[in-house]
Amino acid sequence: DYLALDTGTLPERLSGIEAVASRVGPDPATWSVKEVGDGNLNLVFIVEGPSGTVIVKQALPYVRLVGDSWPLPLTRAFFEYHALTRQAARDPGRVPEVFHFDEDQALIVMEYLSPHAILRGRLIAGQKTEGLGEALGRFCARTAFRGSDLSMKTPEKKADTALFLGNVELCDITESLVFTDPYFQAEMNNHNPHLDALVTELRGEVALKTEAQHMLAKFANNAETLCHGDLHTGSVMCTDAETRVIDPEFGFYGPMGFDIGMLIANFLMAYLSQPAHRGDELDAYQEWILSVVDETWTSFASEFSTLWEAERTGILYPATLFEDQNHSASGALSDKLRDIWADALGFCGIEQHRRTLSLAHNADFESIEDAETRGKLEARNLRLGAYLLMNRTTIADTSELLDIARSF
Ligand code: SR1
Ligand code: MG
Repeated sequence: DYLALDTGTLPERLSGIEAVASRVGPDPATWSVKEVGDGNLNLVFIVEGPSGTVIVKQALPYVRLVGDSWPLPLTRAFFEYHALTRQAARDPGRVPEVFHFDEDQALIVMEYLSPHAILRGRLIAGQKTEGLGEALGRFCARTAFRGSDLSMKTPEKKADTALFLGNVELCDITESLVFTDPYFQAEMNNHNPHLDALVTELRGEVALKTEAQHMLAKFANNAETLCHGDLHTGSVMCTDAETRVIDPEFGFYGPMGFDIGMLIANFLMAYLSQPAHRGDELDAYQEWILSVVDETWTSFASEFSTLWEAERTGILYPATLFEDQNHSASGALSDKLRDIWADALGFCGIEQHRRTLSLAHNADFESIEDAETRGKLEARNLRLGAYLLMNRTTIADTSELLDIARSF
């Protein structure tokens, strides 16, 4: 029965659905519908009526960025729906409220966020959001902790891990486009010709490719927690004072450092691309972006530590083994945070590479028209990514990370 919607067919499809009618208005003839999707995969509609506005997101049976030569299952809407409901429970208020889900139509009706805008565009435009890093760090900590064996009961965790194992094709995209393609001449790759020499150099580094494979092994083999799976700055919407997280269709059980590493990479790319976007306020705005990186990790570590003390009800590091016998679990906590930090830096370096070398680039760099200027900034990004991937276990903290970023 699946039918890809357009602005003409959408009102009929959603007509009579109480969850939509109560928010937009009962008469579909009074709705105005706009298709606004600019992502790589889906259709996104804004539906506005006399009573209010909702977002309708529908999966296409193929990758929108490439076309129908690359089929992609509609089930990603199912995984996005289930990820959204879990994230809403684990960090209330941070993701859009879901009003209606139609599995056959691969369609989710959800809260319209307004006047929010995509964070990537806001960073390119030099806009700030108060509390950005704090909110994102807390989101990553809450979802990482509460979706893991530190918190969940065994039957629930095993069942949920099994459910999300079905998100095969989306994991496959990440395993190829993010972790593998940047490091060889893959068919769908593209890069700025000004980077040719550097790309040859990086692809010739066996040690670098080995570390990238170690990170891929962690991604594929560590079902620690339910990750968002695609937490870049295009998956965050903000106002000057509020931060929301969207778009978890890549949701999968993976390592705790994955989401926060991808996020840090996207902040570093925003930072590195700024010289092409800013005039006078360059230094101040770049420092603000770096302060967000610091805030994100600090907030993550602080919230994770709070949850460790207050909510450790799963099978890992149970109180009966530690506190009951006057043994502290604080050493285990710092070991865990150290491992997450090192993993995050490894994932960060790889995300920096894939956005410059693989299929899906980002507007931070792509919107820089002059290829030579862009190439210089992209080269810094590639070199910084390689440094972080190679040295992830010896970079002590955010202060050291930010100094390294400034030095590239
Ligand atoms: C073919 S999909 C390319 C990229 O778009 C998504 O947003 C993910 O980041 C994916 O890697
Ligand atoms: Mg997306």
